[in-house]
Amino acid sequence: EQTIYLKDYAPTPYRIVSVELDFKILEDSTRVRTQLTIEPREQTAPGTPLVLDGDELKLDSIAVDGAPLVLSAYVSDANSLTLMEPPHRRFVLETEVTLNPAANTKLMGLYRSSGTWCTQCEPEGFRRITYYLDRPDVLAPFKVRMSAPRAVAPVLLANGNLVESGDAGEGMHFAVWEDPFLKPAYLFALVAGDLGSITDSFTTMSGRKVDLGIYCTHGKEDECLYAMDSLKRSMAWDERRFGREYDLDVFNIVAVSDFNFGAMENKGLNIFNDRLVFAKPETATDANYHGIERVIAHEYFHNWTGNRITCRDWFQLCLKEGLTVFRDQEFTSDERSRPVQRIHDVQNLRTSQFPEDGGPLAHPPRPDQYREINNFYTTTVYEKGAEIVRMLATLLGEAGFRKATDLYFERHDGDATTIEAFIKVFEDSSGRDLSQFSTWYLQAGTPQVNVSDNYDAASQTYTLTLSQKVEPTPGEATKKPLVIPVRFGLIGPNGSPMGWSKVSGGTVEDDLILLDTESVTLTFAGVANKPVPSLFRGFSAPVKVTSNLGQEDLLFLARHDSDPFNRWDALQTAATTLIANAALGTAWSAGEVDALRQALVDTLENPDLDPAYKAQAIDIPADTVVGRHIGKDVNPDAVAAARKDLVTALVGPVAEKLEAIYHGLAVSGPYSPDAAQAGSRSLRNGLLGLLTTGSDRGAELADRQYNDATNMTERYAAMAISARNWTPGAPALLGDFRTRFAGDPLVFDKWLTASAQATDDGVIERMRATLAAPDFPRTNPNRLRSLLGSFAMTNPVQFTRADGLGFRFITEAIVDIDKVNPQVASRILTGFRILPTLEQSRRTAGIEALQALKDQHKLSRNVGEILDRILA
Ligand code: B3K
Ligand code: ZN
Repeated sequence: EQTIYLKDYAPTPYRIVSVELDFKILEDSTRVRTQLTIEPREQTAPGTPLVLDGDELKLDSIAVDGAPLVLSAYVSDANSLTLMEPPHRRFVLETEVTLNPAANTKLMGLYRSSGTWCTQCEPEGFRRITYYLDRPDVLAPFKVRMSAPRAVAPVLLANGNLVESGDAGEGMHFAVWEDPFLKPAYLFALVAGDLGSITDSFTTMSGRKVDLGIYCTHGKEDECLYAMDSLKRSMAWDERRFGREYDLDVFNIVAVSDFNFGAMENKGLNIFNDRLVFAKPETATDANYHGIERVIAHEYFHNWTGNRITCRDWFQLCLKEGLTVFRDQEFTSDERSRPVQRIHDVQNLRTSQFPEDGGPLAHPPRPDQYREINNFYTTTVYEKGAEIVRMLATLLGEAGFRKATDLYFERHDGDATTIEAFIKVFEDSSGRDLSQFSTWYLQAGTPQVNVSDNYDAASQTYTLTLSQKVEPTPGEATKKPLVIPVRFGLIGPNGSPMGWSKVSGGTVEDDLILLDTESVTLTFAGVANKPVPSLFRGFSAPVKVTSNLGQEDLLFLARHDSDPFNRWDALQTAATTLIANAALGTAWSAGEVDALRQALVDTLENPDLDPAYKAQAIDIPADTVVGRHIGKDVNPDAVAAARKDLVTALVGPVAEKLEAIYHGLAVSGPYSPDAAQAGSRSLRNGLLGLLTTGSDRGAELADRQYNDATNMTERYAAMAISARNWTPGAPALLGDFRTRFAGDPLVFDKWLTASAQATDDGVIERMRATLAAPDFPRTNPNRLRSLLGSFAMTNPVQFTRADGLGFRFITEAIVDIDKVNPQVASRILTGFRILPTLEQSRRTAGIEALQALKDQHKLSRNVGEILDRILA
């Protein structure tokens, strides 16, 4: 298998001046005629071959400037079409290929989803539509003509503006779309189908009216309204926060049911996985609404960060993804609650990115090699990428950051550029040297920051030592120190902030310590009492922290820190430590549990905190988070038991009180997905979870909540909590849910997820039966991920069983899925990255399952690469 290296990057010898595509879509095949106007670059020597990418294409004809090419003039193989000696001037290359979209189960290129023709081209799907220089640094204007049978495809959409449409005879009609903006092929899109739609409009800051449309299966129009509302809010926000105005006269979104990812930012024609568009209270949860808002915003924001300014090559993926995730996080923070959103994002980082960064699949946010680029659309590129941008924002301050992004848009509009160029913009606009900072992009692994402190009462000095270390990651034995911004404060014995007269020994700017060497010791003079340090406020850097703070200090912070993130984090750390220690054999003391309980109850009863925040505060860390904290030789059964024991000990004496709070939180009146209502529901569901895991009152409450539910948020939580704890009522609730919502595929996903999280010993057998049912939609990514992805990622007790049953269930499923859709297969396989953290017997069982997969089957490049990296 061939590895692609960043160091080998070179521009193409030929430029594509313009692209004209003509799609003739018929029921059983699609013919694509492509006219590429091409010219050599100045430095290209005459006779240099032109190598175009192609994947699973069948070439019907080829001509240059209208003259068919003789056989000796070109070579085509499985992955390319080479013109041996193209003209050394501008010329038009015309090719014709025939596609079979219905047979395209990889869902890359042109495919059919429930009858609709649609495309997915990022990163390398366009080469499955026509021969092309399929790489992001080749930018061209596209004109697309499409024709299709009017009866099956009354709607014909592509990028840009509609310039012509009409009848094409014999039941066919046509449309011509033109995109005036230069774009790379990965942003190409086309949709043809029988779709319903909702329309609206948005007037931009310069007064231009933009027509907005969301297209969907007939009958689902009402379920697109929240997405439309989110889109309009996103457009307004990007003008306010980043000065970015939309640039075309139309913006369309299409919802499809078969989609490998969440959504795609094609210029002027976003295509979405329908789970991120459709919402109504009876079938979508508050979390679904939240996700829709976020992803609609994310794809819209790509219009500037991704489309107007794109990536030079796929190693630079983080350039558009990290920045765009940062932008969508900021959007949600402004639209909802900033602290709640920050906690949410950090929780996500800790449960998915930290495990990636600390395991066999670790890679830098800007990798320098890959076998299969689809394997690099990772949480490291996206979420760690966003954290890096956030650190830049922290270092530069709000005004400085806006100045930098303004310069970025001004300097690079229309470019396919790099991380280096991005950093340079921040350097030029701020005058700061960011060369050491850029190591964040180039080095893998989560830094571990160790903190120790000391107070000397006699001299009233406080010393704080911070040191950083990154464990080796695959291919990187030694690590460089990073620039780590530490937002901090000192808290006095009465809980109020403490000042100092002078600080020495390192760089401190206002409330920011810059840790940019292996270790720094700061001495604060004039400190009247022994303080408790509050470090990494707002999670100012994506690091793990170990410190000499004990349970008492943590609970002090949980009460007194003025930083809401750190108050939450202190409770999390306190709980994680107790569970981890117990799982390793060191029991907690009664006093420790009493103190933690009191802190939780005080948080719950604090009238100044909103319910959404309280819900996060009482959320006892998941098994996977505790397992990560332990780090090696983990026994998930012991972790699960310790967690249950802790929750039981915490809940016991206050079960009645918790239940009363639970009842008091019932939301009356019509459902609204807004942050306030959603917050109350999430707190209520959090309490239900505690009561179910930690007392005998929960199971029945859950049954009742399920039956009385007036919306999916309540009903789903009741079922999922019952399944996870495998309560006596769980089988009945799962059974009811399945029949109650039979026929709704997105609700079926919820059932699959809840089923996969059951911790009883029957779970694998039940999943096998589900998967083997003749009507299970085995080509749909959402269904497969809901069942298998949820199991491998969130059910460590059963997935990592020492008898290997869980591992084999997944590897056997992967063999079949890989033949249909390698991207989905390799994504599910990444669940095995947990192996190095497990105790010996489980690790061995996991490795055996992987080895059997490798030895006994011919696998895709996608799966092969992940497999080799985990086994390495
Ligand atoms: N840019 C797309 C991702 C496409 C992934 C292809 N494997 C969605 C997004 O990040 O917005
Ligand atoms: Zn994105």
